[in-house]
Amino acid sequence: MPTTQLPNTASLPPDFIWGVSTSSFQIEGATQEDGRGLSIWDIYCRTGEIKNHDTGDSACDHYHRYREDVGLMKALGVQAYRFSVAWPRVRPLGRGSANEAGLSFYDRLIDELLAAGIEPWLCLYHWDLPQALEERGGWLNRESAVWFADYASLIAARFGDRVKRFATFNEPSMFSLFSRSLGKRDGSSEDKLHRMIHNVNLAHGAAVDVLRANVINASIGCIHNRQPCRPSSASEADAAAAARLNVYWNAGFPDPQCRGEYPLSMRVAIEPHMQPGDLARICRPLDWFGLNHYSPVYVKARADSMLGYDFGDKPASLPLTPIGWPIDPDAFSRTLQDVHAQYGLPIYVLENGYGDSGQPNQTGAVIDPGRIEFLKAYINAMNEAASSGVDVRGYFVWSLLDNFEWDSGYSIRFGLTYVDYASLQRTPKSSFGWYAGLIKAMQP
Ligand code: GCO
Repeated sequence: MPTTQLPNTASLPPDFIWGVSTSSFQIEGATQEDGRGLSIWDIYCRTGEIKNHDTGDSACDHYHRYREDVGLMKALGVQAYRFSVAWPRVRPLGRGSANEAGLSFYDRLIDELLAAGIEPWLCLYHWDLPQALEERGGWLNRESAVWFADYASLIAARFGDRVKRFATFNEPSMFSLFSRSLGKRDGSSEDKLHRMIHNVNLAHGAAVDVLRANVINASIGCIHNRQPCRPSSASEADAAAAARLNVYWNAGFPDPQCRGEYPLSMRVAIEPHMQPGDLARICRPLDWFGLNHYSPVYVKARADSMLGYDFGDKPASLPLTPIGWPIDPDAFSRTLQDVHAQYGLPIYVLENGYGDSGQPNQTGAVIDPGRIEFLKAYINAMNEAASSGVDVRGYFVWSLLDNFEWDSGYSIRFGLTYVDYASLQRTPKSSFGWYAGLIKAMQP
């Protein structure tokens, strides 16, 4: 590969980790197989709300094709793979008895990864809460911290001999905000949002303690989506809405988890849910900060919404990905610098990627120059941040495979590998070969 096509990586540390990421609900399928319980996303998909009425029932069928998928990772040359465990697959009701068939699937996956020389990075929660727990109040129930700690204990006991890298949550601000805050303003839903935020933070701290106590040499973090929230106009109202969202999107979880305090503007609303000692329960020693970043977010005021915001117009000058997300590598570099300055932890970029709907050409090849240019620009920006002193130690592309993109179903593709959802055939895209070439060039 001509070196002109490679990004500048000169400032990245020699032991920098190159990886890929996925999540359980988005790739596994087999939602009703081998004793798996229902998750809230299975129930949500049944409402028909997902684009094209898509569901996670088959997804990429990773549950059966995991060996092939580890083979793809080996072909990429990645040193690490970030995945999540489906809580209802290993504990169908969220509490109580474990499901041996579910646990043994992850045994097989982890053993396949280790045999391929790929380090497993295990995320405990990537949004697929057992429905049985939702029916007991879910994250609105303060007992959720106990449920989550018990789940972490099951995972630590079963996999802690082979897995050392653990994330408690993927993007707590996303699943809290978007399940609660775009609804209409009413006191009860604001109270629910803050109760959920606090309970998820308590669950994070409880799981960190369990993992630390039960896994020798555990390396633990939480994965935060962090994207600057910018006003869509010069109006004071938009500026205030963007500032308010910025607190909830980017600080409401890492601040208490890493610094032992909530942002000032959240404290009054969180107070009713606080019990003595809670901040100490939440702020437990962490080994790294997991960062997911795609683009800045543009915000406008909306008086009737819960936090008084909505998404607004982006600057006409900003280049966009095919799915309309701004391409702004400078924002990524600045985000890395902000995280480094504010939390002082080693940073692993655990999601960054490019969404499109690219299809194979007449020869069956999937040529995706837009994704290559995006990844090159963002890796250059990451290198720039590293040259300014940011302690960034890894970069994991979202995603290994095209997969279930939540409300968008299968209409949006983030994979380095194209998935034909009818045949489930995997086809590495041209970005796959580009990323493999970069990783190869980085080897000492
Ligand atoms: C998220 C999740 C991923 C997404 C990815 C692209 O941020 O929604 O972590 O599951 O698929 O970020 O949107």
